[in-house]
Amino acid sequence: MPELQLDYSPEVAEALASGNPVLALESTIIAHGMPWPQNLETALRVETLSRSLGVTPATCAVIKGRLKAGLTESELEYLGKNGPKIPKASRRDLPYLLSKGLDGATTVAATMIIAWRAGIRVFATGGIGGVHRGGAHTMDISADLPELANTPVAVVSAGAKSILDLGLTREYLETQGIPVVGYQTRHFPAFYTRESDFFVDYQLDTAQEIAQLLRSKWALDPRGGVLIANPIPEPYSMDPAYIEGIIQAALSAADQEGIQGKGLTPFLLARIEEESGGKSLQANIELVLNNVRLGAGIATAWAAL
Ligand code: PSU
Ligand code: MN
Repeated sequence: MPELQLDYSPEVAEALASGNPVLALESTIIAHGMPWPQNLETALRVETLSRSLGVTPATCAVIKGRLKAGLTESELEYLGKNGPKIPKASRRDLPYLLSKGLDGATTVAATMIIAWRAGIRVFATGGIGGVHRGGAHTMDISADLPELANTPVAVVSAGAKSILDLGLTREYLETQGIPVVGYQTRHFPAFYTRESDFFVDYQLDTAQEIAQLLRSKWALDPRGGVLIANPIPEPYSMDPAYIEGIIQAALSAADQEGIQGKGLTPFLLARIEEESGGKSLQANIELVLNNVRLGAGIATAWAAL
């Protein structure tokens, strides 16, 4: 087999070698999900929070044709400053970026791949991709979903934004056998809101129980991930009617401008942020921090098993 083009940051290498907990983090959220400079500030806050909980952060990306499990501060700044100029990298983009020595901001799917190849089993992010509205016709289904079906990493998210069709997304998760666990909730959260019209498969109330579910799952079959849904903290949750109005406007704009393919999700995210005057950005930052808290707890419980 050819050599895997993977580098560990020194702290991640050390933590993995000593069996200490490590938490994977993604980089599309930095380059495409939030504006400068809040993207860098958030990336740094997330890493600091993780370390303060005794868990080594491994922000993942592709830098000059190398998969990275753990970035330096200057690499984080580089991704944040260059933002959308950095190619968004999902599973299908990795071979090209690696063979050409290029950079990429990794989506949930690509971050899961790096985490798994690096030996990291727990990953915290904001929201995952899913089946887009109209997906039954367009077949626009995020590569995050098949990745969850195949790659053994637990992903902590605040659910999925209702830019997606949450009903079809839930159906896809069920078909692919991906357990959806609600942390202290029965509801499938919709990113900005703690509830949607949909439910999780199972409610678990502690990080230990979630780690035990991971152990049972991977003992049964080493393939496939778990989606852990962690609702946005109440004080930051948004009014459902308000956010739905903004999402509708963003969807119409995307339709009028003919946006499709990998550009659609970043376009919708940017529109929502502009239209809500930064209110959604604060919600986004707070839910990511909240997911890192839970992810760190699960990583710690996993390392202790
Ligand atoms: N949804 C969000 N915030 C994000 C993303 C999705 O609320 O930052 C990003 C994640 O990196 C996710 C990717 O993996 O978009 C999904 O893109 P697509 O729908 O093109 O697969
Ligand atoms: Mn898509």
